[in-house]
Amino acid sequence: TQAVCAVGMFELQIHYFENPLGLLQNGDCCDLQAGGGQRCSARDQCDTFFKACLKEYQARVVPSGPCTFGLGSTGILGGNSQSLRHRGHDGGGRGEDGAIGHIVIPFKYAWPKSFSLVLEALDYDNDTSESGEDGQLIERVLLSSMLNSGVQWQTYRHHGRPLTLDYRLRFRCDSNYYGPFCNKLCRARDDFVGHFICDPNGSKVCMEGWTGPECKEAVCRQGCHQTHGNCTAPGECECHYGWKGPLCDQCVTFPGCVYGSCGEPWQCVCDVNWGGLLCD
Ligand SMILES: [Ca+2]
Ligand SMILES: [Ca+2]
Repeated sequence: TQAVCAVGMFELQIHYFENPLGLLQNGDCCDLQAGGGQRCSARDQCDTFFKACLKEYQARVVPSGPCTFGLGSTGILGGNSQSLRHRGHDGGGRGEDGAIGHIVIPFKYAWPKSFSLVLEALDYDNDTSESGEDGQLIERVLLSSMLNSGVQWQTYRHHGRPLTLDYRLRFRCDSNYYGPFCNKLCRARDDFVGHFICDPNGSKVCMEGWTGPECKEAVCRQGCHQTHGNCTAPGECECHYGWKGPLCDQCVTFPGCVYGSCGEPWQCVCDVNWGGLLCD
């Protein structure tokens, strides 16, 4: 079995981008220049894709350097401009992937809330002769921000030259992880270790019939005597030695006691007009 170490995932969705002139950051055309020389070709537009580099919070984001928290990229999302629709506004099932402008970066540590992000729009080129780089830079977004964990998206807009961009971010805890930092583990179970589910804060909530801090103490039948009865499964009432009855609140008389009763186990207190050891 694989060790489960991830506590959550950082998610980025590209919503919309617009690069009306089809330019790179350096002012050149992504691809072909149109015949006249002034404009970039409308036919061979930019082949725009995005790369995200997530790192620890930096007051001034350094665009180079390692992506300490992880990295990811989208596929080619279209030409110069594109508006993307994402299935399910807030649901966001796990089926979504980079193909539609969705980047998921699994996160293995407690989510620190503050982070820095280097998000680059790049133009993909078919001819690999260019260089070792995987694309030419169209726009670079440098963001330092705070993000609370949850299913809610936080929306951002970048107004750049040449590209304007709408995107949104969220950080979601993996299943079994809870809390603002996604580092509180709670795994629902129903066995001898405990009988509980987890609430939205990751606290144990005992299943019906179970109690105690670990939810492994059974709740006995209602009315079951606190000291003379006991149970190992919910709703039961098992009597201690010398006690009987559905609620274990009746004492057992001395063996052979005929016309007598008890206040304590093993007594034989004779009824009126009866006598003897066995009241017979
Ligand atoms: Ca192109
Ligand atoms: Ca291209």
